[in-house]
Amino acid sequence: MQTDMDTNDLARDQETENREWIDSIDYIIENEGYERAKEILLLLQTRSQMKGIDFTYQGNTPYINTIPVSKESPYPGSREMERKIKSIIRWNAMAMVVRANKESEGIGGHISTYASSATLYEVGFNHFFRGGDEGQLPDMIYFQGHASPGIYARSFLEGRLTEKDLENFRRELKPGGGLSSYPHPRSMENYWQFPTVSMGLGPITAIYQARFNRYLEDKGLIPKSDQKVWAFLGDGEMDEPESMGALTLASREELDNLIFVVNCNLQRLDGPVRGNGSIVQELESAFHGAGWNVIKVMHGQDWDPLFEKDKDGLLARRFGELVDGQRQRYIISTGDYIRKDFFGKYGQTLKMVEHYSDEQLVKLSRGGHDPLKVYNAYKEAVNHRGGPTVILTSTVKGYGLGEAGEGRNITHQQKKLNEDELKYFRGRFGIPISDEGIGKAPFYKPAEDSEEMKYLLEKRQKLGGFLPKRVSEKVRFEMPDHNIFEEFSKDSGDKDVATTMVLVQILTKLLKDKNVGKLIVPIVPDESRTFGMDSLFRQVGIYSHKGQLYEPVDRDSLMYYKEAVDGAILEEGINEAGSMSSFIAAGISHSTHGVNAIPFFIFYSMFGFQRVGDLIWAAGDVRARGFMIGGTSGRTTLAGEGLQHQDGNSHLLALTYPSVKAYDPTFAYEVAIIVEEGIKEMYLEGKDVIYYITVMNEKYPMPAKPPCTKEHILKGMYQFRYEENNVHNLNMLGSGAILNEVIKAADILKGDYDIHPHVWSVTSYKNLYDDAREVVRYNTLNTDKKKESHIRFLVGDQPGLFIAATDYVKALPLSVATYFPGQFLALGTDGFGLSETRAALRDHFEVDAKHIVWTTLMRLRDNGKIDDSVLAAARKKLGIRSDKINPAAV
Ligand SMILES: Cc1ncc(C[n+]2csc(CCOP(=O)(O)OP(=O)(O)O)c2C)c(N)n1
Ligand SMILES: [Mg+2]
Repeated sequence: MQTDMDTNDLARDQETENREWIDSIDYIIENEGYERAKEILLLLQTRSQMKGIDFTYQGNTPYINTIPVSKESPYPGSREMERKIKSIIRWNAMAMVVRANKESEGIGGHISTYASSATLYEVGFNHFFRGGDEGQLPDMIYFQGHASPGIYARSFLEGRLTEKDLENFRRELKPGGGLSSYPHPRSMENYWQFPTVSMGLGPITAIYQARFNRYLEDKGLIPKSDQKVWAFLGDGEMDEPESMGALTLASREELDNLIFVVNCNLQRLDGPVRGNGSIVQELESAFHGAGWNVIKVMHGQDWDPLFEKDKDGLLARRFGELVDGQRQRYIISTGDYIRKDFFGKYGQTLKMVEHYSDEQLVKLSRGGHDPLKVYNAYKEAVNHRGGPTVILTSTVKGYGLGEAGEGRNITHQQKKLNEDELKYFRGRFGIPISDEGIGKAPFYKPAEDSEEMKYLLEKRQKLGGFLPKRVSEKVRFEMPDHNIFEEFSKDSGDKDVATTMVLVQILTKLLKDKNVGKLIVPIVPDESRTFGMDSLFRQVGIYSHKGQLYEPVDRDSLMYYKEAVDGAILEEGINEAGSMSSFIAAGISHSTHGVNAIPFFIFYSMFGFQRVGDLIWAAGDVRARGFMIGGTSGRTTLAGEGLQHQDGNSHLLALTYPSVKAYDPTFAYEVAIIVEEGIKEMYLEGKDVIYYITVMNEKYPMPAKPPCTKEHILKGMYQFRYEENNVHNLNMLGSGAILNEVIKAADILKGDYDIHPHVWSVTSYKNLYDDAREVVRYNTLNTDKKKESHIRFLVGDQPGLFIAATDYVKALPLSVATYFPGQFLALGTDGFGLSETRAALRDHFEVDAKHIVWTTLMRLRDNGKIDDSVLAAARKKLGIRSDKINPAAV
């Protein structure tokens, strides 16, 4: 039986043994350097693994700072001065939110996010973020959305925003303008560069932005530079799949121009991010596994002497044992509790703090609040080569709020501070405001000639000017050769052509055009072959920073898979979110780099608005330009693929996106006119809109352009066929591939029933809707002046019968029904798709020619224009069943 004596002896032996090992490694580090020590450790690891010790990849390092004290550089600025400035910014950021909510209850805003990240930003502003005024390319900074009050507060000190601006936080409609809640380039086009507030979109778009910067460099469109992309992120935000979904792209592409700073305050909105775990350790191993350089900034300088004494590693072990819920608990705990609960677990750790007062224990700081630690992490990150860096910083949410919210679960939503709480905040940060009027949370700005102001401005001047800043200047542009588009005015003879082929032909020619060739950026999520774009692989190459390190299997073929440093295609793999992020990066390059890159993002239309709708919304906010090409579109036009693929939704979804122009063309000349106009509107005229064009894989002969005006095609509707004899004022509207069914139906009506409808091609319900909606609004607000909608311009005021057929849901044409004079009827594809042939699908969804004819006849009968007998005969002839399956039924 083992006695206490034996156990103690064993423990002592082990302790001695531990010491010996530690002393040995210390000796090697001190006398032979870090590299040698690493070599030996790796040798031991290999040896142990060979002997059977399990070295399964853990990806974690101890819960201590990655950068040891011995490797730190001294702080390059005045800590005291920077603390004063930061404190004032903290105060004004808090005051903005408190005041906004005093004036307008419920207007919102966030105090605690910036409170936890103030040091992270201030070290950046004072020592790292380059503004670009001195000819350098400016750094690109993704500010955490909810930290915006702090960024505004700094701009206020810098003299870029006025007191009025701050007062009008979240009141953008106030006279003189206000400040948007979060970073919205759409609202503040000369200020915010990147919209970040939809959690997860900041990280993924930042990664692709960093990659796109490389793409521009490799194509020689911008000079090679040391421009960095910084993304400031919340630890809660990292749970969004988009946040982590593209990490390996960044390491694969060796993006050492990318730095993530994750503010690990351990809390999100409701409470702890990982109460029972450790978000820092979890992120560390995920980022390590993805090949990132990980720098942990866990503890402030005041921990250094304690770790110095931690020869047995027990302090580090104690940190490693904790779960985040308990870490958070210490923020609101007394020194006595911390001593007992944290340090008290081991005799050695308790002994370390025996001469520390309780107050000192409470004050022991987290790394993200220590400028020296943050500075050193940033310094290492900007100098790191060969891959991206993530800095995981430990902070306190609501830092400085005290009882009002420091580390409390409610802190994210805290918007109101009472007088005592304001006084506490003032005292804690030494803000020179008197008791009088403090309850109103006045803003504070030091005198222009004060040392603080001079320091602050000097730092920014040295770093090349203020940030955030968005450039909205027009970039010179020359249109591509008009012949590229003009040739599609001719008919295709007896050749059947799909609109996808037309689009790809245009794209291929644009890529060779002398004016725009270099600017075209085709983006594909592994669908090039689907869309017949594989010939482009060879012609323009697939972009790869590394070129092509292998001989492709199809090297001997004409269309081989060619990767090249100056390749044009961004082949994103099966990744619509990543592709959309690339689209955004390319779509804003007119503003970010003064380069009119023209993205063509080509995807399965079902996996666009439906799948990555929020990124498209962000593309609108960020003022991106470019072409989104929804391929294989149309619920009944994409045969065979079935329920998940067949898109009858995207045009309806597009209706809600303000800056998207959506087109559903049928014919080659329509596609060509729309693309040319898109280039003109977005790049020559510099309008921040996106062109969404659906193209199909159904082949049919392309007619020559009828003598309609180009303007009508662009406005969304034009007369495709006029009939002199149209006694019923019957109008058939068709779009996409279904226009062909409509034309067939019109032919049947004419041939079999002596009914002569006009036929209209509706190229864009969205344009019709936007125009008519605005006209009605205008006419409602204005008493005398009246406008006419495009619809009314075309069809006049005489009541008629309008039958619209689409490959999308009926709600799409119905969105404009009310603007037509007379009766409007919609045929569309509501319901889940099915794996079937085109003909079967069109019958099933009742959008084929026979159903269009039948619907028309039925309505004419109801209107007393034709007899029951005609209808009865038609049912037989057309084969219309009344007991059909309802395609919309579930
Ligand atoms: C997609 C999305 N979902 C939810 C929200 C609402 N929301 C805003 S902030 C927040 C919590 C943020 O926590 P964290 O990322 O940890 O940031 P912290 O404020 O703690 O720095 C939530 C849920 C959002 N903005 N976006
Ligand atoms: Mg958080």
